[in-house]
Amino acid sequence: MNRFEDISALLQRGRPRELSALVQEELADGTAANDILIKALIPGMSAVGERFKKNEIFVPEVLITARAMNAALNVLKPALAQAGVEPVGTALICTVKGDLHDIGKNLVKMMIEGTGIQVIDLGVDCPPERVVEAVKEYKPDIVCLSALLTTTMVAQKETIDALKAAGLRDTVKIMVGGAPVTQAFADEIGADAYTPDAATAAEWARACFA
Ligand code: B1M
Repeated sequence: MNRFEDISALLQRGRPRELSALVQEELADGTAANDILIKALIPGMSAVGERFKKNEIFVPEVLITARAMNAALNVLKPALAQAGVEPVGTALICTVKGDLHDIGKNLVKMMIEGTGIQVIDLGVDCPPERVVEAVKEYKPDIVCLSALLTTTMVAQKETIDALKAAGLRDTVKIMVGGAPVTQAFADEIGADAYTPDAATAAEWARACFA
């Protein structure tokens, strides 16, 4: 087994300590953080998703894996981010109301931070009114809304509608994303952008300041 397969296997077995140590070792050996992410961690998470879908594993096992994934992402974070750069702007990010999935959101946050944008993270299950309050408080340039469930995509629309009602819609650019979200849905709900993955999300965010 190569190192990427070992990393993927430890992730799938939900071993945060051993996983973090191996990711650290791989970084120390000079492997790019992005390669570890794309070639080991994301495939590992996809394998977990497939087994979850087939009812081979259940929510507790997936939660354990998710914790391990977040531990590995924390090890990668400094390498994914650019150190010591003055923030070029501010973004707000959250997973919308009713939705507890945070791995993709955390990844998008890290990649955006890596472009020199300061990111304020409102966490998961974030109601529209909390986003409205945070836009008033932090005056961000960009609002990023993540949704992983077909049932919570509607909360992306509700959040945009709440910003409109508060007269704040035109003060920010809004990006939506998450596995079930599409460009057509983003257009329908009046978002400024849909991006399919964390790298494209970061590119779009950075381009807002070009
Ligand atoms: Co959940 N879950 N889950 N789950 N879970 C999915 C999403 C699901 C597809 C699994 C399946 O059936 N195959 C399914 C959704 C079906 C649907 O609606 N279409 C599902 C379900 C049904 C549920 C529950 C309802 C299960 C239950 O209780 N019966 C429940 C809902 C809880 C809730 O949110 N209210 C639930 C619970 C959970 C756990 C808590 C156990 C756990 C989450 C833990 C956590 O996040 N801390 C969990 C997990 C881990 C998953 C899977 C296995 C993995 C998700 C993940 O982290 N992927 C997932 C199956 C899968 O995706 N294969 C599944 C890795 C991550 C890097 O990818 O999040 O897609 P992703 O993010 C990507 C892109 O989407 C994009 O960039 C990221 C990286 O490139 N992106 C953005 C994400 N946000 C973005 C925002 C942007 C731009 C891009 O701009 C703002």
